[in-house]
Amino acid sequence: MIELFYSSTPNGRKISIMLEEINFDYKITKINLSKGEQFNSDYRKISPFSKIPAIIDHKNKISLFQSGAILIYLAEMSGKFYDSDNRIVINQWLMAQMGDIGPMLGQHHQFHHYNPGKSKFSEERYFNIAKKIYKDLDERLLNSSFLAGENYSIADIATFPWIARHNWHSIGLNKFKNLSRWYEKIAARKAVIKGYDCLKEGEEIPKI
Ligand SMILES: N[C@@H](CCC(=O)N[C@@H](CS)C(=O)NCC(=O)O)C(=O)O
Repeated sequence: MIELFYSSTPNGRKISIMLEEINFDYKITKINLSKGEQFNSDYRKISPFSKIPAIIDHKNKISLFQSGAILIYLAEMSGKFYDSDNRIVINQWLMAQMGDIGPMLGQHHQFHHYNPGKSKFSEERYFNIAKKIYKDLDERLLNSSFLAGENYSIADIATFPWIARHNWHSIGLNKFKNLSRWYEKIAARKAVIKGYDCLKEGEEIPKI
């Protein structure tokens, strides 16, 4: 049994989608970020940076924070979405998500969606970076079905929930044909639909 410490954000959804994809038994413990529950001292014992997601694997008595590390752990446990002969490429695209796509789109959310008008410089900077991320992903997906090649992998699972915030980005996902094709293909997966709304609150994956 995996316990997932969760909030309905892109980083949280990476793990609920993965758990649905590999069909593991899991339970969700909600962390209310706006109430500051991530800073509770008990939670900080498993997530020292006070962030979601984190997991406890009760059977193996392991706890983990950082969504990329959790995805690798679950992929290794299940033997899914992390082909052993393609790990170098999968790692590369997973790190691109962890180091660039997530943090930069996260800043775009802060300045464009949550706090418009606070800093013209930051709004422009992260808008431009977000547009470049769409363009770069679109280019990658011109000759590749999925980010790390022909197979769906944890790199796609990590990236999808960030692109699923496309309505916040004001970039126009439909202008990016390859990225749109990739998005629609993943959005149609049963496990993705279930994992996206793992709290069963009726949250639908945004359409293009
Ligand atoms: N690099 C981390 C980022 C996690 C992260 O930023 N989580 C956000 C929600 S999406 C969070 O917990 N924010 C609460 C806070 O910063 O106080 C990961 O991928 O797990």
